[in-house]
Amino acid sequence: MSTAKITPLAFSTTIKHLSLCPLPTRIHYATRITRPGISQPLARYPTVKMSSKLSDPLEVCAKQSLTTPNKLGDCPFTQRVLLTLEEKNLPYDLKLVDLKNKPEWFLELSPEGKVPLIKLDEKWIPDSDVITQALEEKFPEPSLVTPPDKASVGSKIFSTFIGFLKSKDPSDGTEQALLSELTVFNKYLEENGPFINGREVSAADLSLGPKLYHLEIALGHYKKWSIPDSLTYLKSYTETIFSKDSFIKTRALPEDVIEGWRSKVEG
Ligand SMILES: N[C@@H](CCC(=O)N[C@@H](CS)C(=O)NCC(=O)O)C(=O)O
Repeated sequence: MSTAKITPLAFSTTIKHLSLCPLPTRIHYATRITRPGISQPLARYPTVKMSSKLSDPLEVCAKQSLTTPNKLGDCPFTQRVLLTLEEKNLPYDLKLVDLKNKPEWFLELSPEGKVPLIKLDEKWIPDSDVITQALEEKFPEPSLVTPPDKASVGSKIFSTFIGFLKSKDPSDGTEQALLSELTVFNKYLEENGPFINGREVSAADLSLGPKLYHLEIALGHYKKWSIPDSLTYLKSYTETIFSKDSFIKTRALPEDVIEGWRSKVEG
């Protein structure tokens, strides 16, 4: 179980809604998770209090950095959930989970042992698809709904990225497949951008943005490959999402992204 201290520096570079109150009240250590039917302390875990419109911040389990203790890790699914919370201005407490050594309290909440996990209406919910949908229903303003006819735009990029990343045969077509998906997306943005839903950022961007971030870092590291400069609309889209304050605050360090993909690539 994690009892390590959270340093203000580590979190101030990752989280947008840190409150401006003095440090001792901003950082605290919860000693129990309260769930219906469970009254005993489950564990100590580090949390960070955010400034709040709601009286109670939402509790979110997120991946802890593999390289820097007590810092947010490299999970694009967690980043998607945090971006959604940021865009909706919802306060949250992060509970960082060491996925290499999953604590008992976490496995009780998440039998699958996966992050992200969020507590909504006293229930712990896994899976970024389900979580973002639930957040949209419970907190509809501001709306992040992507119109159904646009919801699948860019949705094949991540799987083709994984195919190319894992490929050991340079002529097996996986690079071409990725390039083709990126080119189609570039064209879409040229005609419909700057975001998937035109001028408004929406759920589809918050899902794709972290994946593009991982793609660039992982392929740069493992394949010495980068998105061609000719895909100007895609480049500008990535930069715009990267420069969104919330994304800067919730993305992982590049070395953590590389470390996160190491086992997938190196087997
Ligand atoms: N479909 C899930 C995927 C979540 C997922 O795979 N999370 C990874 C971290 S990025 C995880 O928790 N893996 C478990 C482990 O590493 O043991 C979602 O969208 O939330």
